[in-house]
Amino acid sequence: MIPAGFKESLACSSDRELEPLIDKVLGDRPLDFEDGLMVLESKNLSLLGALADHITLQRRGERVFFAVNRHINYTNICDSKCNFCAYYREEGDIDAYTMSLSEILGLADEASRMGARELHIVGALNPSLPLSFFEEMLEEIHARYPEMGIKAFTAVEIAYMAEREGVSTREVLLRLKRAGLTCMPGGGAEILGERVRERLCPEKISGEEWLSIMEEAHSIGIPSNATILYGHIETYSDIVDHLLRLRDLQRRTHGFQAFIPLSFHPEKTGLKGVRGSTGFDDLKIIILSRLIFAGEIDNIKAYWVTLGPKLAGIALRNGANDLEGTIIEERITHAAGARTPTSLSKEDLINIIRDAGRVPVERTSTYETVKVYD
Ligand code: V47
Repeated sequence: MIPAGFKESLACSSDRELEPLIDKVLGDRPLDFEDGLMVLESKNLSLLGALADHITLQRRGERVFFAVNRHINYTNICDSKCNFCAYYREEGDIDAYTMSLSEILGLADEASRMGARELHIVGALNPSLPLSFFEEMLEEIHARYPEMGIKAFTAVEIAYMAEREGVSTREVLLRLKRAGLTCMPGGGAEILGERVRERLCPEKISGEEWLSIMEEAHSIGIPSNATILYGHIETYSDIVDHLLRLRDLQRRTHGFQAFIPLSFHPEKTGLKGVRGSTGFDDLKIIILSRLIFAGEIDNIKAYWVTLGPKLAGIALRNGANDLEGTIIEERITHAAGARTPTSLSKEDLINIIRDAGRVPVERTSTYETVKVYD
């Protein structure tokens, strides 16, 4: 239902150029490539933000999700050496590390005692870790904390495990699912288009391979998220193309639970002369994501680690309906100079959501409600 006078009030912030786009969005018609470019080129953030918020309320209501969770980065030793990454190390570097299974279980235990319902486990492409290490990790966590959702391993890690083990990516996914994997995070997507990917991460799987592993995961009942890494060398066309490719896959599988825009942090990375995004860019990407995914990918995350908690709160009135989680220990973006906190408490997240006038809902990894804080 479009509230009476809504369209007229949008038109008051006057932008004749955007009128066909507003009609399309309010008429439930999907945006195309040109529409996406128009959103990114527009400076009318208040109008577009109101439109995105309207769609969010219509599709998802007043509730905003968060998870009590812990991120665990089990190793930083990586064969991929992506130019945008400040987190990876080489074997033998003084600050290279690989956690033992007992260290990982210690962190899981701490999280469980804090009431966490989700572990987010990702690492790097470390040649010394066999598939059996990951299977044992999942089995042990699942046996000890059956209520804990395990969101683990990007499509890039799955491809690497398959290559090292000499088996198909489908077999890796099936074995990890059997061992206790709940869902997969959306990392490693970066920008799916090859031109940018060749400069950002030439050693990484292609955008097509990333999509195909996600399709495989969805087809065997492993839901996942999707991300975009923006604010570096990409163009507006690369961003819109990325979102449309994800939407195409979602139409086939319905397996993406959430989309997370990640703003690039340049410090200590191999991308020289890149400044990163502005707050204006950050909100525009949140808005664009909601307008393009509308009812197709349900949840848009305002990732407070890259946005900062203040802008993340504002994003909750501009198309986002999820704040990620407590995290406890963020390493990847902080290695690249993020000045944001590495952890927020459950109370912090609840306050940010309430301050935006929305209803905080603690969720599981697969978006079941744990508790509504109304
Ligand atoms: O894949 C790497 C990005 C991702 C930098 O699925 C950087 O729920 C900014 O994917 N500046 C990992 N970003 C984080 C991630 C994620 C986070 C929260 C929730 C979920 C989810 C997924 O971080 C990497 C890469 O795209 N990244 N380096 C950097 N310098």
